[in-house]
Amino acid sequence: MDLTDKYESENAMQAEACFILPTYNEQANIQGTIEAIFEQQTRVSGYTFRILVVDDNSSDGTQETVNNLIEQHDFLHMITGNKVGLGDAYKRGFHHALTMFKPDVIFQMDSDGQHDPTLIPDFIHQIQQGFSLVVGSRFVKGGSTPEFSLRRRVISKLGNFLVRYVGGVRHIKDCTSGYRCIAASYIEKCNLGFLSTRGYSFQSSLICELVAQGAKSKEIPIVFTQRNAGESKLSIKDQVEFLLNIPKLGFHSHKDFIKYSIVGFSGVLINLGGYVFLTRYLGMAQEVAPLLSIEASLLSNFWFNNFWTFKRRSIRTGVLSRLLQFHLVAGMSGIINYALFFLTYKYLMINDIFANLLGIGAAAIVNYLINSNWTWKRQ
Ligand SMILES: Nc1nc2c(ncn2[C@@H]2O[C@H](COP(=O)(O)OP(=O)(O)OP(=O)(O)O)[C@@H](O)[C@H]2O)c(=O)[nH]1
Ligand SMILES: [Mg+2]
Repeated sequence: MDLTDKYESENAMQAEACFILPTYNEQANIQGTIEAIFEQQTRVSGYTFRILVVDDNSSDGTQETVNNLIEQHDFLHMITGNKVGLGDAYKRGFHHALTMFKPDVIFQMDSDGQHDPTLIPDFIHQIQQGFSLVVGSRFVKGGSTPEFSLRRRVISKLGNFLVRYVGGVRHIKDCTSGYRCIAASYIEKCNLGFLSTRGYSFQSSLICELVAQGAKSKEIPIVFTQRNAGESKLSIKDQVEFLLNIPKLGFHSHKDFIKYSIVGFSGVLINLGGYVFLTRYLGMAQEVAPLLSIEASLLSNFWFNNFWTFKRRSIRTGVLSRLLQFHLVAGMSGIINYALFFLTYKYLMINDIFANLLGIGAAAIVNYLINSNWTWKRQ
């Protein structure tokens, strides 16, 4: 057996870790990052490292530097494209890696030296412990952002808070971190098309989608320092897209939302039908009948949502506690409905029917988001 055969047969038994490094004008950093990753190979047994650089036509010579390195490393590759945004680059990188290399795990990592490569063995160790999504976290004990300005710290914390609570990933403290190791099978399960964001908010969409697909997560602390050289690519456009993307995170599955809306519409019919039946056929007083018809519609909505809309979810709480939560959310939505109606009708002088429609629409969305992420929260 010659040396190449020996290497290939050893690799055949190895799992593969593919590092995806997005670059845009990282000429001063990329060589150091690539070499530091390959250096860690000796500290990890059972995994062969492969690196895929996704460069978006950098103008500073990044591609020339990577091409020179490709001549020295068999497991280094690059794909190129036009700059659309970080999320778009990652989508292309995932697609290429999954179809061409079929890795077992995929690392997401910045190319500017901010993510410490010496932590790679710790990430892999957690994968070997059975976790499928390992996040390098700045916000768990031992993690930090020592050089962040107050403004950047506030933005980062606030962004994380929104993603965690709206996106149903409360248990993950750092949802916007760009240093992650993910079991490739979970990325394959994700509907990357649904993650329509093109910029940095792709990171938060991806984490919500991975958790929705059942990925078991673990955070390990990282110290996020200043980039080695060059400029940040985080733009105001990215920050606006991040905020606009937040409501979408609540709608993990648009199929769930469609089912939820159908159930809601059936509830309106039951409410109205019940009211007519109670007042016209049973002669019940108009002041009393809505109490029963509203409750009948709440019970039927609950039943259909529990046994149809969210049937596939495994949920920790019992059915009675879910019923109580559902009623609390309905009460809160009623208040939102009325408050918005009152404000827009009374102070903005909007037509009363239109004002009521605005109230109903806002209440329905809030109602879905809370029920989906709290009442029927996935285990
Ligand atoms: N291919 C590609 N890479 C990008 C794009 N935008 C950012 N990147 C890369 O994504 C990584 C993260 O971007 P950074 O600018 O470092 O963002 P950041 O770490 O939040 O900001 P700093 O702390 O200032 O570095 C870096 O490796 C960038 O080169 C893009 O549109 N396309
Ligand atoms: Mg950076």
